Amino acid sequence: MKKIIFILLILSQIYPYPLYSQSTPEQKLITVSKKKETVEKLLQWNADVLMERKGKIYILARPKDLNKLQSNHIPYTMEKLPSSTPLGSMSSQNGINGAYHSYSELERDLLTLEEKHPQTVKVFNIGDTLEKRNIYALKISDHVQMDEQEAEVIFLGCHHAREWISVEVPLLLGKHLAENYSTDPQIQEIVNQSEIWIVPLVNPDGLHYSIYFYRYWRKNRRNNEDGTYGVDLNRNYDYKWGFDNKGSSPQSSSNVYRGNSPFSEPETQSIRDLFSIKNFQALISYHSYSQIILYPWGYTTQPSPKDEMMENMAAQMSALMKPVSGRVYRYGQAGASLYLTNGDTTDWALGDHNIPSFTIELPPVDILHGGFFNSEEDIHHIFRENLPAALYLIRWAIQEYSPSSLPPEPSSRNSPLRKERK
Ligand code: 0X9
Ligand code: ZN
Repeated sequence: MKKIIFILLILSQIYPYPLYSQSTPEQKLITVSKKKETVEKLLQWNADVLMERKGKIYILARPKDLNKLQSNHIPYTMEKLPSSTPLGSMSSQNGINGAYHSYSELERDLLTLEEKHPQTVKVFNIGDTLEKRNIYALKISDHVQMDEQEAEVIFLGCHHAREWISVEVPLLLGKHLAENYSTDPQIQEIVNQSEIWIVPLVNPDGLHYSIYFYRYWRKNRRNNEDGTYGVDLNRNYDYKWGFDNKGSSPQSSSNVYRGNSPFSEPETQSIRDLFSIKNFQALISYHSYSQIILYPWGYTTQPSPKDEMMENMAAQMSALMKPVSGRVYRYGQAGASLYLTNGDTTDWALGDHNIPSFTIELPPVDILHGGFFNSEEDIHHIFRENLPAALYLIRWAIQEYSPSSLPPEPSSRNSPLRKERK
């Protein structure tokens, strides 16, 4: 029984779809009763299992799933979808993605921010995607044109295309730091003593596809040359890559396909290359949803050597976040709290670079509260409650920083960072 629950947990987290009316017309929300044989069959069919609740398994079923259930004599019940949809509240003047940023809207905002704050903001193109989009990094620091000996922290967003809120939080963090630098002494203090790097959109091709073609797209847009598309960027990093087939999949059609080799994808390569010329001391990678702060390891349930330290840091972040809007972010070791993953960003940051690294799964807490669909009005609240955690991490890095304890930073003359843009 435990095994079934574990499998369901894996499925419900890997294939989380919201229960609102964002299903395509031919997809139906159904439930089947929870039985070991049924679960095994669903796994074989690659069905989109949403979650398990009160002995029922919720599935977003395609016509072929219904046919298979019928031919296998598995009874199912049609469930009613809630009629209200958070997407319905998207403002029409901002396009189909409302207040959320598309690739070009993000590009525009980053360049505007740089133009307005040339002393503290610099935009870099750290790599090109398969569809020839730029992967942008925002550097925020005093004397931003210079490479100073300072603490360095990195914030990443949107490895997963459908997690739109994960672009907004790091982008708003960058804006907040830049726009308040001259008036807020506390911001000034941390920006003066650190280099803050923000890559708000690691997966531009995937986001484009999610906005214009298929809202639930998760992976990048790699043509796998077998009729399938996409590699899960959060399974493509080179630490315990492909450790087992539970934490990632060797099958190209899977939503957690790890790619044909570690760092096979330009998006993960660009993060790897940025790390090769910077001495980052801490990392946050934003995802959604679950409202939880996770730290490595993800590939095993065994604790890492920095487990206690990261637990403590996560606890502090969570405590700082709660008073902002009352929302509680749980925290815990990734592999033990959610499900196993291998080749993810944070395992690599800890395993290869030995730095504390966190996945923050932004709200909502579960699928019944909207899943990937946060209302536009909520963007700002979610950013506001995440701000103290981000500032905490920057302060932590400043306190820890001691140039002598770090390997020398490679000369920026050899830097692969490219300033030119298409
Ligand atoms: O599966 C992932 O890559 C992340 N969750 S998401 O729903 N945003 O796709 C979680 C990564 C954290 N690692 C583990 N839970 N092991
Ligand atoms: Zn994610």
